[in-house]
Amino acid sequence: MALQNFGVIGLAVMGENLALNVERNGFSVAVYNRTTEKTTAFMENRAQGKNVKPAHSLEEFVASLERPRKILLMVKAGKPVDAVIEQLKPLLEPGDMIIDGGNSLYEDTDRRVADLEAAGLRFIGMGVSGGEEGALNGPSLMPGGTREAYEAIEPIVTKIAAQVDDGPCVTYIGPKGAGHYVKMVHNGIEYGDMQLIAEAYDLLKNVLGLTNEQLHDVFAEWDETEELDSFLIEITANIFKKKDDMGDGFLIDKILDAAGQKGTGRWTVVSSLELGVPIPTITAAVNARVMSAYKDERMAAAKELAGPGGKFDGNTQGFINKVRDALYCSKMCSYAQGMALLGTASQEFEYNLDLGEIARIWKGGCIIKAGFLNKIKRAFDENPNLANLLLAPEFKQTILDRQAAWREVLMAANGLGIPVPAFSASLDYFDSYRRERLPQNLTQAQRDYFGAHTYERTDKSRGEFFHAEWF
Ligand code: NBP
Repeated sequence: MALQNFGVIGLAVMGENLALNVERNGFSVAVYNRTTEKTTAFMENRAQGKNVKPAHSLEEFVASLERPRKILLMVKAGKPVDAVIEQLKPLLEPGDMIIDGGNSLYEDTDRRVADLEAAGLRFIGMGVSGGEEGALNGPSLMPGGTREAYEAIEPIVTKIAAQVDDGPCVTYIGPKGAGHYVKMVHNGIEYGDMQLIAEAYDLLKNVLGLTNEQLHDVFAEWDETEELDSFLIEITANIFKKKDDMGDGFLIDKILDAAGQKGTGRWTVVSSLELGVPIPTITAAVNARVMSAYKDERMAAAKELAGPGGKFDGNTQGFINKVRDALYCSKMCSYAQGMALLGTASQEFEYNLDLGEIARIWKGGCIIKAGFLNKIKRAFDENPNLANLLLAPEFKQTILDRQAAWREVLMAANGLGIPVPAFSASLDYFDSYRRERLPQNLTQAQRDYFGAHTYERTDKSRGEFFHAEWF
């Protein structure tokens, strides 16, 4: 009996599509799902006539795979992943490998890599981006964990990944939970991008009063620019065209303004705080979703707390261009923060990340794919030790050239009472990062005053601490 090349456990949205992608690329696949009806439905529909073999027990599934076995888990992150690993472990043999393609917390992946390696098995934690469409036609893949396991799956993952001008959107990210860490930060950056676009929309709609047709035109035009050409800008333009199929008008105006946040966005913020890396734009994006969810309270507060009101009375096209510049400058800050977090995590966790290569594998297949990632790749290729993306020559000059427009947009928003938390957090990041002196001399004085926490002095060496008698 011919054995299958690759196994997939979990036939929800992602598992089904990845299994079909692997099969389409010339590898035979075995599939298993806890609830057998899903396996049957898959085999009778999308997998019909394909080189896909269903299994109705894990024993049957494991026995149907060639060795070393390559098993992709696409089950819900958290306890289900541990549950499936525990069931699989006694069935596997040395050298077999499990690849967790879900959005697992990197610390869980660290633990699982160590646990499986100790048992003579191999484990890969692989971030998968691109949603349903990417999973089927070419995702961006971020595998980390046991190096030899990556080498064994490389011929498969390089085929199923999205393909861009400089290769497939996959690379070995690093040891332990490096792949899931990078996927987590990718998602944090995605939160930042989405919030920045939402703020641009708010300004164009509520400051300038643009219609959905006009908003479509603006975003479609921005998608043609070198700076903003990206998947998220493209789908934003498309969203403004969509008519409501349950009533009159456009769908966008009927969608409730309350967004959820789960898992990866929050984890990115937690990790940034733990590592001491400021990521205010991404944090503002997570908070903006949290605030949006307070819909009922906001509706009540809107009746009590009046803002400044008023109308914008400047040049409409001029303001649109300034919002575009503000969006681009803010986006640069957001990516600078995400990459700085990756740089610190790389050192702290010994991931040995190649930031240029990470920017490259995000160029296709994923939600943040954008032309702009070419510039990031170049910046890190030219200087792998770059302290901050904002210091890279092409980013530096652009932000300096456009900062006046960025500031004008924020002043207009503040004056009219339009919240722009991620635009503001980005400008604050830029202004804080570029300032030689911040007011934390006062913070240090207060800490020494009330708690004898000591301080360093500007006229003495770093690392020399002083305490004053304040009373
Ligand atoms: P879900 O996250 O909705 O998980 C459903 C799958 O998990 C089903 O196959 C279910 O089996 C299985 N499962 C559960 Br729940 N508990 C189990 C257990 N104790 N033992 C065995 N199987 C169990 O699926 P998804 O949306 O395809 O996502 C899979 C992973 O990929 C997640 O980690 C997700 O965060 C990540 N991801 C999703 C997307 C996306 O766009 N959806 C994108 C990128 C990454 P059942 O049928 O028997 O209930």
